[in-house]
Amino acid sequence: MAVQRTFSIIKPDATRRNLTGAVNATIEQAGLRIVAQKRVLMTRAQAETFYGVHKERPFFGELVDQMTAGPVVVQVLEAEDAIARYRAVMGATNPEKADAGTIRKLFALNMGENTVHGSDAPETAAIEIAQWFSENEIVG
Ligand code: 3AN
Repeated sequence: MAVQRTFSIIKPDATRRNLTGAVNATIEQAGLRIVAQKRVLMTRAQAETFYGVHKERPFFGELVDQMTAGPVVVQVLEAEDAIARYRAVMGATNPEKADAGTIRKLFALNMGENTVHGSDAPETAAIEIAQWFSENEIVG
């Protein structure tokens, strides 16, 4: 498997509880390299664009509220098989169903405030990375 990039967000529930470093430590222990990172306050328009695939879902408004409630840390992670590797260390969307040792089991509060986002496929990773980073901001 070739080296791959994925897009990550450390969500407002985590920045509010000062968990950026703890989440990053878990990411790095899983063998993922943080090759770009910045802390931003998402606008509603940015959050609506980012989660556009979910706009018909009943939780969409709540999701946008939560993603704009405080700062997030947007990141590009690099590793062999980075997308699957990061989703494994993130754990299940519902933290009650997440495996021991995963970020969501360790830190998430509920389905919405679940600490991290990670891309689910190479195509979405490329779109998500391009929404937040230019190529010269990513240094592997
Ligand atoms: P994942 O982030 O695990 O890939 P998705 O893509 O199904 O999960 O959902 C995107 C985000 O929408 C989740 N991270 C979570 O914040 C929120 N979400 C998903 N399902 C629910 C739900 N049933 N209730 C509230 N929020 C949800």
